[in-house]
Amino acid sequence: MIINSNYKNFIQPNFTANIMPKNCAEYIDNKLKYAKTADIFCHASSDEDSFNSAKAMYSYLESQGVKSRIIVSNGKECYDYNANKYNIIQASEVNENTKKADIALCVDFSATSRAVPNVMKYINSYGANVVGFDHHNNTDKITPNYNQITKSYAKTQELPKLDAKNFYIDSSAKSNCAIISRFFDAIGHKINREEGRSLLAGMIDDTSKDGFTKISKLGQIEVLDKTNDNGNTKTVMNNVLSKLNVFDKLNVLKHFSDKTKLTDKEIKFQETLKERTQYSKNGKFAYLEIQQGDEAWENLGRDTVRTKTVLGNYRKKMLEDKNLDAVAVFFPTNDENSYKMSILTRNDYAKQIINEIKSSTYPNLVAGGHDDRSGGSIESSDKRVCHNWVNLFVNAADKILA
Ligand SMILES: [Mn+2]
Repeated sequence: MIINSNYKNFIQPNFTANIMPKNCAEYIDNKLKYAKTADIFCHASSDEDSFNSAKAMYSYLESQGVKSRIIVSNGKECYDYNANKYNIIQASEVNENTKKADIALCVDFSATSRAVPNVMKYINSYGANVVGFDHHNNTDKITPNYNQITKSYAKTQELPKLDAKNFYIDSSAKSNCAIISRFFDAIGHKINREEGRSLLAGMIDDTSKDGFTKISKLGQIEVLDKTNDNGNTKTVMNNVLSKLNVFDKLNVLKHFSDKTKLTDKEIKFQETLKERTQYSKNGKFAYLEIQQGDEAWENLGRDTVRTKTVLGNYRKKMLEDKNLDAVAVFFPTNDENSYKMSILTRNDYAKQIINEIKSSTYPNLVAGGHDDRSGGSIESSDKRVCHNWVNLFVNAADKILA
């Protein structure tokens, strides 16, 4: 893997980013337009932002006569997932023998660690023919040739003077779809309604996860005033909304309500979780251990958007109990060989528990996130191995929460 450690390319201008400098946009646009074919890559466990960025770019490139494919990792529950229409290939199907396109375009990721490993190998085979857009600030860059914008435009609103480079990263943006929207503005591409709906879907998902937007019962999208919103979320979102009619907007919103609405089966499952709960010896840590082959879990299709909601509800609900300091769920994922955990705690106990495991029993633990909520995983389908892994957390919780 090409991991760039040369920070001389780091440009950190003193302004607040949001408008994309024309030269940067045109540089990437030309690279794409002069290709005959393009592969558009989404990040691992592709979400709405990544997938819809890809769809909007797919549609734009099609209008420019560039034949594209979208390489996605799962993402089947994303807005307007249509394998034929968007020429979609699943990440698991990509290997060394897959025929390359003329250029690779990465959306919503710029770090090697955010790509599925076999896909990353494939991206590397494109050599210098990789361009991309991202709003994350990771250090293990796919390409050494990138612009990094971290601050906000100064009040002067003057466009930044940046060299044109293959990768454009604006970490003040709250979604990658916001960056794609600004890219279209910079090159003067007028989005069609389909592209607009895609961009809106990506923006809604990323910004609502971060608490920047809220959707009212009446379908009003409210961009909350956050004091530190350097990304001008409101402006870019209204810009896209202004290109859509009410049916377009409702179509996107309906997708999210359908996607998240629990079925009767899922509600029933939710109701069984309390009695399936186990506790650490000190009683401060509650956890749910869903083992490989669990019948109810299999019936629900394992980890879907909705079962994630169920488990999220469970963690929140359990932590309302004043006697508890931490709640975790352990569950098999859709990938046969992967077992996951998700933990929610008071204070910074999540961080403490993970650090305790890493320092005392299992230095190679894959887990992290925020101080009070984290995720982790182990690559195994072996019941006993997974159970022992669960016990690492139980024992650490006994120690930390004593
Ligand atoms: Mn994103």
